[in-house]
Amino acid sequence: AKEYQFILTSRPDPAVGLVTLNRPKALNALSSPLFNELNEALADFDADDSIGAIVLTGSERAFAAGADIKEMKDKQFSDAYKNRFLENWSALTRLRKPVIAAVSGYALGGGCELALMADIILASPTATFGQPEITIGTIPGGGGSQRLAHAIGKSRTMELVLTGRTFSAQEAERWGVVSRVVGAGEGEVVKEAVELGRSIAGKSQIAVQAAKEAVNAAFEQNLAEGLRTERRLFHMTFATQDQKEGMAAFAEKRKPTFTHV
Ligand code: CO8
Repeated sequence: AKEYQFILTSRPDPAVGLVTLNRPKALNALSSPLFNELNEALADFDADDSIGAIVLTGSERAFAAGADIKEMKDKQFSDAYKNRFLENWSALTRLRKPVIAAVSGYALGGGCELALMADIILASPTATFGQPEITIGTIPGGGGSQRLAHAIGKSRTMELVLTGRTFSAQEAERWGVVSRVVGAGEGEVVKEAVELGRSIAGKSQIAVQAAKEAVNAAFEQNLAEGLRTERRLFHMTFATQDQKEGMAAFAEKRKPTFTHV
């Protein structure tokens, strides 16, 4: 495994890659160097055929308390614009493998946006989400205003983004921002996320990637286009051995062995 300064990588299961944000003194504030490391680790897992799902987490106290305010505070418009500040921070949304965010503690600003970029979010009861940028004279820059609006509607998003108030794990679950809140035990949310990753990794990787692409089409395309995308991807699966194996195994009352081809 590579040595990183601001993240840790491991494989809690042979088929699941885990990235842990590790800048404890700054509550995992997202700096450019941290993001460069994160993108590199995610790309490595994405390219590894033996990995079927990726889990992204922080610490018990903070998933991430936002973009690094100290790094940003003196930034000029010309520099931000010309150098496309934050543009490569959304690389994770272009991965093929599913990404599960396991959120404990603060997920604020860019931290909330980072979680929203994942495919699935699991939260521990301590998770605190929010887009507090308005309280420091700016606005969300990593997709918060858009992804939250898609997830929870206009009125709630406006209230959150215009006041900066945080929302709890329970609210996030009620509103459908997270798929579920797990038990309170230490490390529970990561354990559950890895278990979920293991379950996904046991499926055909091609089918999983096609399914992810189809669901994402619902957020990127209109209904007619999305339905067409889904139908084409569905038809495509009939060109794979995994579909033949999956359906043969069902007919023969046995477990399928997927080879990801
Ligand atoms: N940036 C830099 N340092 C931070 C950040 C941050 N976002 N958050 C916390 N820290 C540092 C603190 O400065 C402190 O450092 P030090 O010990 O050197 O003073 C240390 O972490 C511990 O923090 P606190 O002492 O403040 O801990 P508390 O428990 O008192 O408070 C809070 C915790 C409530 C989380 C508080 O730290 C806080 O409000 N943090 C800032 C939250 C925020 O405003 N986040 C939004 C930032 S703007 C943003 O994210 C823009 C998004 C850009 C797009 C990103 C795309 C992915």
